[in-house]
Amino acid sequence: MIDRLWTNARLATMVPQAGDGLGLVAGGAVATREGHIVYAGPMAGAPQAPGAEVIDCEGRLLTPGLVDCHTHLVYGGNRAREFELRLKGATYEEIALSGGGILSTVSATRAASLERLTEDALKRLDTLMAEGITTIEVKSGYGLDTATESRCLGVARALGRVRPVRVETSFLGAHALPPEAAGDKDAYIDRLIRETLPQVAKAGLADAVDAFCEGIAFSPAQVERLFTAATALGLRVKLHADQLSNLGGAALAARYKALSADHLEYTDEAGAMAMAGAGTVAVLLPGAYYFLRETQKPPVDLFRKHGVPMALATDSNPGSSPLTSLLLTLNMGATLFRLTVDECLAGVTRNAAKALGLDGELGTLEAGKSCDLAIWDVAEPAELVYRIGFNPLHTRVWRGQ
Ligand code: DI6
Ligand code: FE
Repeated sequence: MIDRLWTNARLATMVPQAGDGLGLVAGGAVATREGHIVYAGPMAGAPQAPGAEVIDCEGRLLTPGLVDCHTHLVYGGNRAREFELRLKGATYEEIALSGGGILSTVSATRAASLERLTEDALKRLDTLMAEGITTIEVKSGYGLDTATESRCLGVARALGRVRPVRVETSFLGAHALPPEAAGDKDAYIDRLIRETLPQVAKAGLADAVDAFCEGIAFSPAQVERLFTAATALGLRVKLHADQLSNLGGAALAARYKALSADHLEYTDEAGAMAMAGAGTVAVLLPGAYYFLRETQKPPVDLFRKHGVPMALATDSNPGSSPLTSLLLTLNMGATLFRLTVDECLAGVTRNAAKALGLDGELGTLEAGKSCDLAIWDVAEPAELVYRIGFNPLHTRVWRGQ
């Protein structure tokens, strides 16, 4: 029994075929049963669907629902004032070192009520969902104590209960050093390993563990200790790597079979090769590159050369990427990083799913996958990448609904 059948669509299945990374099917149909795709392909081959609801897409483009695989959606306050300081010449690192930056958001987050955190995050989530996002990753990292980290991850989980969207959570306790740690990064990592991580894992609040490996954050040795503990608890890891300098973060992530290494502006060839060997996805975040006015671009040619899958995400956060548009991110990926249209679209579907370890479940239009769809009022896939500040979403479908 088929529940619903979309016909007369131009499919971008995102299953690569010879000469076409988008897996285009003209005159296509998608059939769903109990939330999963049972057929995606030419209309002529579609199964009989007596009693099913039939939806005529009138030639529109139909893609997998979009996946935003790197966000920091849950936080208190904002950093508009710090933005003004940067306009007057202060750098991101200077602001962080003087106690602003991430730590100012930590204070605002600790002070915010559960309701306020949820309401603010929902506004951002709704904006993203209006562009066809059906799966989103949400990190903690603005609590930096066990109670607040757990609260933020709980808010992230709750988002997935009050909206039709899949939420994947990452524990980012190693995002910055909180003031009460009094400068002792090693002791803070020890506490994460001893207390926060086990509690978060036990409560089922984290699907993965992330860290910020950087001079202003944590050293490779500190990240390795955390990753060893995460791995022992059965959690996959991912890493903010090589964003502001090259500390060998990409290779470190690969050694721990990370799902993804993210940012990567300063990654070198050895890092790219290590990622290729480990199947680690390169998550590129052009919003942060743009907003911090970074000039070093991630080594896209090296990722291509070594076959590292590339994803694109908003990095939605108050400090380095106050961005809630994945469509604009596509345009930035093409314009700033010179990704092709095929690479951009793979970056928010198939490869973004892989960055979350969900490539077996979503990210392409294939039988057996979750029936998460975006139907667009455009004729050409390139239009999704080309426009700036225009949302052509016609219908969003999550799990067949
Ligand atoms: N890198 C980033 O760009 C964000 N976090 C990170 O590890 C910035 C977070 C912030 O400035 O609030
Ligand atoms: Fe980030």
